[in-house]
Amino acid sequence: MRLSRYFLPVLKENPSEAQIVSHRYMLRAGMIKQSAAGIYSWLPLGFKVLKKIETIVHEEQMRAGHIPMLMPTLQSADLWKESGRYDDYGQEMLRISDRHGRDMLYGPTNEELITDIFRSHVGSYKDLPLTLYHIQWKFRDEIRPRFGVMRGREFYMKDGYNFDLTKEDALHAYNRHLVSYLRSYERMGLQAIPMRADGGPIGGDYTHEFLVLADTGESEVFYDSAVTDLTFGDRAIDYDSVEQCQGVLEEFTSKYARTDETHDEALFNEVPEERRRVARGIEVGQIFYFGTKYSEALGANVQGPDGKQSPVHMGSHGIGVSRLLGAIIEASHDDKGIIWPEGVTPFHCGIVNLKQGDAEADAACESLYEALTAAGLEPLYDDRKERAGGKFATMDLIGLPWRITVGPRGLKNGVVELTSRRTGESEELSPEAAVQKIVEIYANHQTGRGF
Ligand code: 5CA
Repeated sequence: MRLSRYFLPVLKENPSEAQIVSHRYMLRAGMIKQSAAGIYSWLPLGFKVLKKIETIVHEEQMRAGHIPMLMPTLQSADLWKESGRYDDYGQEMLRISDRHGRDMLYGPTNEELITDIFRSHVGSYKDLPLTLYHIQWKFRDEIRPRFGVMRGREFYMKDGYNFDLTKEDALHAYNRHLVSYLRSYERMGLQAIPMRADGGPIGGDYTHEFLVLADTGESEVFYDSAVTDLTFGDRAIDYDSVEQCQGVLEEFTSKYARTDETHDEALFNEVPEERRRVARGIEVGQIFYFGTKYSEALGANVQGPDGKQSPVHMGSHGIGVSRLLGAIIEASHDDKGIIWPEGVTPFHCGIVNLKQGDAEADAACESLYEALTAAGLEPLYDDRKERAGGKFATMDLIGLPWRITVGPRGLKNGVVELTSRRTGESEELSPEAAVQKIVEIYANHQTGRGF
C-alpha cells in the first residue's frame, strides 16, 4: 500500500476522551472512530488488524477440529423465553420489536440459537462430538462502556459451542479449547493466563478466563508468578488425544491463578510468599462447561448407543476478538506509539522515502516495494512529500515492527537502513539483504491475512 493512496486519518493531539493508552493510540493512529457510546467504525488500519486477529482465531479453531459457521446478530426472543434467560439477562440485553410487534433482541451471546440448530438437526450420538463456532458482532448494553474497544457495547466475538454425549467428552472439548486458545494468543504475541473464574450469566461452575496482565485491566487477579514462565510454543499437539489435551490443561492450570470472583485467600497463602502476585488483567477469553443447562431447557436430546435419550452435554467458549486489539496495544507500546507483534501487524514493513521526488530514492523504494510484495508481504510505503520527522512519527505511532529507510546518502554507499520498532536498533544493509531479512523474520511467524 502506498500511503498517499491510503486512508490513515492520524491525529496529532491526544483525544481527551481516551483514558488509557490503547484507546488513545487507536484513535490517534486512525484505527477507529466512535459513532455512539461503545460503538465504533473500524477505519482501514483498525479493520486490517481486526481481520488478522480474526484469521488467527479461525485457523486455530479449525486446526482443533471446530467447524466455522455464521449466525445472525438479531434473534427472536422466543428461544430466550424458552430457556428462561429473556428475563434473567436484564438491561444488558438490547430489546427491539419489529413492525409486527414481535420481540427481537440483538444477540449478546448465542447459546439458545445454537442449541435450537442442534436440536433441529442432530438426534444421535453418532453425530457427536460436534463443535460449531462463529465470529460475529454482539451487543451488550454495558452500563459503563469505556476504554474504547475494550468494553464496547457492540463488539466482535468468537463464540464456540461443543455438543457431547457425556460429561467426559465435554471436558475433553473444554481442554481442546484451552489448548487452541493458548496457541491463538501466543500467535498474537500475547501471554494470556487461564484463571479459575465465575460463570456469570452464561452459567456453569467449571470455567476459566484468559487474562493478559496489564495495569489498566478491569479484573483483579491473584496468581503464583510461576504461571508466567509457562509458554505453549510450537509443540505439536494431537487434538483428538484426551491425554495430551488434559496434560496441557494440568500444566497451565495447576498453579494458583484466579480472578477476584473465585479468589481463595487460604489457598493463595499456600503459594510461597515471594511468588504471590496481586495484579490486574484484561479478560480476552473465557471457556465454560455448563453440562445440560441449555439442552434440558430447550429439549436438545440425543440417543445414546443404548437407545436411551439424554440431554446433550455442552460448553461455550468465547474470545474477545475486538477487545484483543486493545489488549495487544496495552501489552505492547511505548511513548511514541504502538508496537505490533509480527503475528498481527497491519503491514509487515514500512518503507520511508527520505527524499520523495529524488529519482534514485524513488526508484529504490519502488523496487523494495515490489520485492517485498513479490515475497508475499505487505509493505506500507510512505511516498508522501513530507518531512522525514513527520514520516518517522507516523510510522512509530502506527507501530509496524520493521521499517526500511531510504535516502540519497545511503544509496550512494549502496545501503538502506533497517530499523526494529521494538528495540529501536538500526543496521545498514543492501536493499536486497534488507528484503531477505524481512522475509526470514516473517517466515517464522504465521501471520494472519488482512484486507
Ligand atoms: N457465550 C460465552 C462464551 S462463547 C460468552 O459470552 N462468554 S463471555 O461473556 O465471557 O464473552 C467472551 C469474551 O468476549 C470475553 O472474554 C471478552 O473478551 C469479550 N467481551 C465480553 N464483553 C465485552 C465487551 N463489552 N466489549 C468487548 N469485549 C467483550
